[in-house]
Amino acid sequence: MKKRNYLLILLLLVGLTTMGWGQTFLGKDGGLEGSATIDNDITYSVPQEGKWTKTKETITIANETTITRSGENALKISMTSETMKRVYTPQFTISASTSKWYVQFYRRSSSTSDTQEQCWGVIRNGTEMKTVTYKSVPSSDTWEKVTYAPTSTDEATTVAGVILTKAINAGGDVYIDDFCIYAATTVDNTAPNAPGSVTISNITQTTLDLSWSAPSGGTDDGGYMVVRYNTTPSADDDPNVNGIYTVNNTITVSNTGTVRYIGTETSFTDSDLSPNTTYYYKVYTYDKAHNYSTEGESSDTSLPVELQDFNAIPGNGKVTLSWITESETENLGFNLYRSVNKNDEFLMLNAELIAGHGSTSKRHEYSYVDRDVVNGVTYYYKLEDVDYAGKAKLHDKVVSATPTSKESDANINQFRLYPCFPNPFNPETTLRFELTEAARISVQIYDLLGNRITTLSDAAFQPGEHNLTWSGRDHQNRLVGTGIYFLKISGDRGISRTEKVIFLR
Ligand SMILES: [Ca+2]
Ligand SMILES: [Ca+2]
Repeated sequence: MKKRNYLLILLLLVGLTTMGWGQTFLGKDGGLEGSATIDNDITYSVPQEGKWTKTKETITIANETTITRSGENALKISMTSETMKRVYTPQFTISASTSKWYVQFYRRSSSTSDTQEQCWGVIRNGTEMKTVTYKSVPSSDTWEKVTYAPTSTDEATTVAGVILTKAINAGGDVYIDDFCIYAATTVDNTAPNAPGSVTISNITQTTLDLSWSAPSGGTDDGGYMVVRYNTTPSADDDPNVNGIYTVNNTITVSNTGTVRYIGTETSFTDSDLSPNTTYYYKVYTYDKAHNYSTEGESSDTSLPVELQDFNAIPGNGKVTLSWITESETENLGFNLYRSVNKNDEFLMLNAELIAGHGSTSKRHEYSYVDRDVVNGVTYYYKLEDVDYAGKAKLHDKVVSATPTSKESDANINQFRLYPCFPNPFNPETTLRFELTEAARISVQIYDLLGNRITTLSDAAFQPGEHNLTWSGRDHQNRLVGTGIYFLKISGDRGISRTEKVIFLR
């Protein structure tokens, strides 16, 4: 139900967007990263859909994969003739009422003497609206940003960008990339705000979910872009200003990132991940002019692991550590620390991280056997969890155990458990146990799926016999359904038992 509401809201926003001022045209084809092709074989007198075209044979247009500004491709225009020629972007459709708009692109030449000079604009219904004078590329091997605001009251809806170019001296090559046309009354050099609270969830061996919230001020008729890194990205690892990308393009500044998502949704499932690998993500907002925000901040997950139980059970020449988690968030795994003095330094016990379950709302049980112990010595243990970002959290609880050759002494003699009676039961069943020493006893009740139903007891008990009664009600005093339930009994000095009961309604 929640999901449906969310989708409805999105549809409403999309509807508002297309009615609003902002429109962006050409899309990825303007960065040569879309489906459009480059047709150098035929000359055209008018722009064409789905391809970059030229008007005369004495000019060459080609796909360029070395000198590119953004993504993998750019357009290379080569000419030697001083006579003016035209290059058209793919033709696109606009609203009849569009009259104020901007042409924005980047050009580059390796020479300022043997090159081309150009003017540019749009062509609508056969009428060109273009810069008045030709302009040469001002410096070598540097991308120059150019913008132009044509004005048109023509109501024709088919339009294309146009570059008019002629040779300087012997002529040469000019490269074009990130060609964008957008409807606006003023040039847009203002990046939108960053998306909010970026979170990662549902991590599996090969997939994970990213989600974020829309920024204040919205996307300004753009969307969101997600970039993935295999190394920790630096602050300067960002997309080019006005860069036009497509999925799987790479962005290299200090580190190489891969574009994984471009669109208007506020969540994305990344796939094709390698197990046991750390990934880093940056999520940006971009606007109609492809201005990029700073990356969104990840929200802090302060409780990666909800620890329900942690026990040390003494044995003969060993101590078994066991713990239960109620939920885990981005949990890479656990470390155990040990000391022979509660107030001394605790040293890491395990050689390798004890693998966690990533992100899960299910209950999980873990155990680790410490065999590097001497009988009769008391050992103290602490548990730490480590999340996917490498952040470690040491849990407060300290447990202790004294291994002994008389294994049964430690566990059985101090604690005697009788089967629950009656079983099956309705309306109630009684758990009876005996203690030879005072102990804190916790009894948690779980259903078959591992959901915790209620806490029957978590208190200190004196030596002697005790009864605990469960009347088949959960922690909110609601009667549970017919089925199998588990009573997980744990306590001081390694007491750890589980009883199965059946409730019949
Ligand atoms: Ca490109
Ligand atoms: Ca803007």
